[in-house]
Amino acid sequence: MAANFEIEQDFIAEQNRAKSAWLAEDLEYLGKKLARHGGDVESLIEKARGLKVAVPSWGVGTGGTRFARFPGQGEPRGVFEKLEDCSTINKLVRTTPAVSLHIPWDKPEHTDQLIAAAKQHGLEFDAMNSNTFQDQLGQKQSYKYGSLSHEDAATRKQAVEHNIECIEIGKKIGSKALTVWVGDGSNFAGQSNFRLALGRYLESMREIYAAVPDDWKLFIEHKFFEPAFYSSVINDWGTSYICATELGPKASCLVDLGHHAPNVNIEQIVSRLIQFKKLGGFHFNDSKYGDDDLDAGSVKPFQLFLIFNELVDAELSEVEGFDPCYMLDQSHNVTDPIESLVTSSIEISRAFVQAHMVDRSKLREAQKAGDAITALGTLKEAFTTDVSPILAAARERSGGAIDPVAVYRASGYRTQKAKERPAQIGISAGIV
Ligand SMILES: [Mn+2]
Repeated sequence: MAANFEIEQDFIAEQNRAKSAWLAEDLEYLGKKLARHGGDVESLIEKARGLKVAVPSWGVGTGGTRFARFPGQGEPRGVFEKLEDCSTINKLVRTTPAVSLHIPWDKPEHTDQLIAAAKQHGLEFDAMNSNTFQDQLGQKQSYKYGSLSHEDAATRKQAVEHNIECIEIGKKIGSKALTVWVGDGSNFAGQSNFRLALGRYLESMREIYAAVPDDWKLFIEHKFFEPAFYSSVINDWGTSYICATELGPKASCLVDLGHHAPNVNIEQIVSRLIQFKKLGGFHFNDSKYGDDDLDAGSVKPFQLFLIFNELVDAELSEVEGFDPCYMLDQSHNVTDPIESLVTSSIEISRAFVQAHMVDRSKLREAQKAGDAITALGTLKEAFTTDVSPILAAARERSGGAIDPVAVYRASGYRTQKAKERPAQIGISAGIV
């Protein structure tokens, strides 16, 4: 069998050559502009090269809504083809070297094959994700009325065992974290006893926690509604923080940008979690109404910047134990998932670099003086600077593409994959 189509490094280099003169010109101008205020374009390029964000295996398939799913051409049909697509994203942007797997969707028959495929593609495995929000074929107990917090002990046991299985698979493939998100909750007032349900959840999580290796992290992902529409067991960052604290040092909170009530100040939540050493990581995406799972930075880029402003502030202040994991978690309904993930990873880098451009001593002086206009102006100065040349240079120096979406389209990758991967009935892509 002929080898599967890949975007060759030579092709990327050839495409880059056509744009390198313009990039140099833009970079020179930006460098001069930043130097006026003591900024250094070279150190920002190096910062950008150092930032890594993981890609979710389920993100490379076309997503859907509860109404319909409109599959794209040449979608990955299993975990190995997902790795191919993740590798393509990383080749183009060079900031996404890790893939987050979801069990059982990506459950390997042989972990050795999975390890070999990842190695071949130059990928690593990020956090493992368990799934107790849907029933699998042949599953004994149903999760219709919950999983880790279920009234029935046998159902809770099954959910605990599934999470431990995820840890066991993760250990074999080099993962270092488990993310637990449960859909547990209620749809009617009175349906659930809040206190007892959370107690059962904690009891189950303690068993999972005991199986988490000492050099691993256990992430608790909260979400305020959906699939439960009246109450969710792990509904907000407060509940997440309390549970992470109850469990112990290996447990921390995961912030999915779409899992908050509308208009909540997410950057302040991030700051609180940093301050109390429980910020585990992120699921980046964007949202207009709820858990929309839109592309990162596509609706509220200033919010993304403000979140990174907190993260960079913590980094520069050398906050003890600050080491959050970054991941994208999106659903792509109308775009080519590879293009969306490429674009989103760039938006993460953009917010990160812009946050590094904030004049922090000026900001601090403005805060002390009660000068709100200068404080906001200091943030806006960084946020309104177009750092695209820095991001493009960072990609090029790491072997990626100056213009990743253009290179991807010119390569004909999707058309090739459509030939290699004839459509299959019944593929689904989920989202958490
Ligand atoms: Mn998520």
